[in-house]
Amino acid sequence: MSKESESSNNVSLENEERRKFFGKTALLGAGAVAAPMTATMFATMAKANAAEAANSATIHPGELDEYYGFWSGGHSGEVRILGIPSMRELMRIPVFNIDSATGWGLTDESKRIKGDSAHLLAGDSHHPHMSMTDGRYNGKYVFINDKANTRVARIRCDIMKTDKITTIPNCQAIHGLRVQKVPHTKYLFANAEFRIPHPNNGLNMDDVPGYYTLFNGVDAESMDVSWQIIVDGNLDNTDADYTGKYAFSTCYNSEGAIDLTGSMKAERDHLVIFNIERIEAAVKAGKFITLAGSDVPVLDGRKGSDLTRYVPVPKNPHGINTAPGGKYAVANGKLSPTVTVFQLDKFDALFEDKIKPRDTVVAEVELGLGPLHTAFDGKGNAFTTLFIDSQVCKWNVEKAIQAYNGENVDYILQKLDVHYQPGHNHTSMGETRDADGKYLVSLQKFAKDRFLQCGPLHPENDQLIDISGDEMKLIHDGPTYAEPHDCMIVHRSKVKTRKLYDREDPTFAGTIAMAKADGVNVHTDNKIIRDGNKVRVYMTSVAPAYGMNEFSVKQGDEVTVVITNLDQIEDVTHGFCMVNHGVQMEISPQQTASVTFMADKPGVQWFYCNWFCHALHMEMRGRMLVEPA
Ligand code: CUK
Ligand code: CUA
Ligand code: CA
Repeated sequence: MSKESESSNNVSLENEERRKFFGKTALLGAGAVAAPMTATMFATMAKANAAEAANSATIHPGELDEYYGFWSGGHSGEVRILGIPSMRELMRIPVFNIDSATGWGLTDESKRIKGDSAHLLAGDSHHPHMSMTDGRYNGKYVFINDKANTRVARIRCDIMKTDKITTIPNCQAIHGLRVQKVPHTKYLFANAEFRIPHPNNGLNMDDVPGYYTLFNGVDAESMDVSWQIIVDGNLDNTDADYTGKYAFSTCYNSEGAIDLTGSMKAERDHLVIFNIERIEAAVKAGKFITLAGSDVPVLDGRKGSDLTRYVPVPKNPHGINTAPGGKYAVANGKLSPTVTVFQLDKFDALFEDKIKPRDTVVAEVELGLGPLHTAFDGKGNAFTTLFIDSQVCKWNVEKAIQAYNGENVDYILQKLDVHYQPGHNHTSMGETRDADGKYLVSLQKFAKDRFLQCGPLHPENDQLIDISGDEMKLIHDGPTYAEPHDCMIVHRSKVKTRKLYDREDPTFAGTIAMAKADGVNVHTDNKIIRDGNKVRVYMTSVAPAYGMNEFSVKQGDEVTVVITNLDQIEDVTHGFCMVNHGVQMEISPQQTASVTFMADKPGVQWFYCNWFCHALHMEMRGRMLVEPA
C-alpha cells in the first residue's frame, strides 16, 4: 500500500516564525515599497520565501513522491525516473545506450529488442512523452527519440523497460518527438532534422537545393513507420492538437543552408502544419512514392501540397507547445525575443484556403532573449524559458493576445532567475488536459557555481519551481548528468507498475520459445543443451544459489547462459557475471534473461551474482570449466 505524503504539515516552528516575519515584507515587495530595501534584505527575503515553499514540498525519508518525472538522458542515451517534488532519482531505464548493471545491450533479449541497431552502442535521447487517451496520460508507454542514430523507442510503463526500438528509414537525426493526444496515441510524430540528398548515394553532395527531410508518423502499437512526409526546410520540435486532426513542427532552417550563417539569414522560418486526415486518405489512395531501401509510403508535403500549410514564424523557432485547453499553441522564437501564439481552431479554415497562414497567429509578443520552450499551468498562464536571459518568464496567454491587439495590458506576470541558461521546462501534467499548475521544472544547461566542483565537466542543474501561487518560487536545485533535454511530470495515480515479472512476459518470450524448442522448462530445469559448437546452459536461481554450480564447455564454444529467477519476493533481483568475459545482467524476480559469449579461455572460469540479494550474496557463485580445444 502506498504511503501518502503529508508534505504540508511539516513546517517547523522556526519556519512558521519566519513566515510571519517575512509575510509582511513580501506584501510590500511586489509593488510600492515603502522604504527602499537593501540587496541583502532582498536576498534574505527571497531565501525565506524559497525555504517556505521548499518546506511545503519536502518529502521526508520513507515518504513517497506525488509525481513521477520522466527525464531524457541526452547523449547518455537513457531515460531516468525522478520523484517529484523530491527530485530524487528513482531509476534509470537504458534505451539507446548499453548498461553494465542490467546488461542492456549485452543480453540476448535487449539485442532482440534493439534489432537492426543492436550493434550501435550509443544514442542521444531528447523527448520523453507518455501515450495518451483523450488528451490524458494513460500510463501505458513512454516514447523517446534518438537523435544520434535516427531511432524511436518505446518503454513499457508496467515494467519500466524498453520493449521496442525502430530505426526510421530515409532520413537522419530524429529530433522532435510527440504523441497524438486525441482520440488516443495512434501515432508518434517524429521529426527528422537534417536535410539529406535523395538518393543518398554519395553522388550528389553538391545538390543542396535538392536535399530534403521527412516528418514521420510511427504506429504507436507496432512501432512501424506508417508514413513519411517530405517537407520544405528542416524540422526541429513538434506537438499535436487536442482534436487529433493536426500535428505541427517548427523549422529553423527554411533557408536550406548547410552552414551556421546561412541558417540565420531569413527573418522568419516557419511552422509546418500536418493534416493527419488528408495524409491518411492520401496513403489509402496510393498517392505516394517509396524511397530506396524501404517500402514506407512517402508523400510530398512541400509548399503547395494540400497535406500541409506553412506559417512564417520569426526566427529560427525552437519549441512548439500546445496549451492544455487545446485552444492555442506557442512557438518559441529562439533568435527572436518573441513567442508566436496560434489559435488552433483556425487551422480548418487555413486548410480550406479561407484564410491566410498568418491569420492563424493571434499574438506575437516579446518575452525576453532566447525563448526556447513553453509550459502551461492549466489556468491560462504560460512559462517560457529564456535561454540567454537565464530566466523563466510567466505570462498570460489571453493578455498577450489583448496586448497584440493594441490594448494596454501587461501580459508578463513575472520573471524568475534560473541557474543558468534553461532549455526545456515542464509543468506537472502540463502537456495534457489534466494540467494542475503545481510544479514547474526548468532544465538548465549550465550549473556554473551551484555545486561542488567535479573537474572541468559540470553537471546540469534542474530546478524545481512552485507555481501553485501567484508567484513562482524556486525551491530546489538538482544536478543531473548529461544531458536531459526534456522531461514530463506524471501524477503517480496514472502509473501502475508490476512488482514481479509475469513468467510469460513478451520481452523474454523469444528466450522461453528457444527453451521450449530445446525441450527445457526454464522454471524447473537446470540443463545443458549442445547444438554443434553452440551450448545453451539453462539454470534457475533462488537466493542465494544458482540451480547449477558448475558446468563444462569446450574452448571455442558459443555459450548462451539462460537464467530464470524463481524468487517470488519483491526486490530480490539476482545478477549473472562471467568473470573476464565482459558479461553481466539483471534477473529480477520471475524474469528469464540470457546472454551469449565465446568460451575462448581454457580453464576454470568463475561466475557470480552481482546484484546484492541475500546475506550469502557473495557466496552465490559457480564455475564454468572450459576444456582446451
Ligand atoms: S531540444 Cu534540447 S533544449 Cu532536443 Cu527539445 Cu530544446
Ligand atoms: Cu543473487 Cu546476489
Ligand atoms: Ca533560419
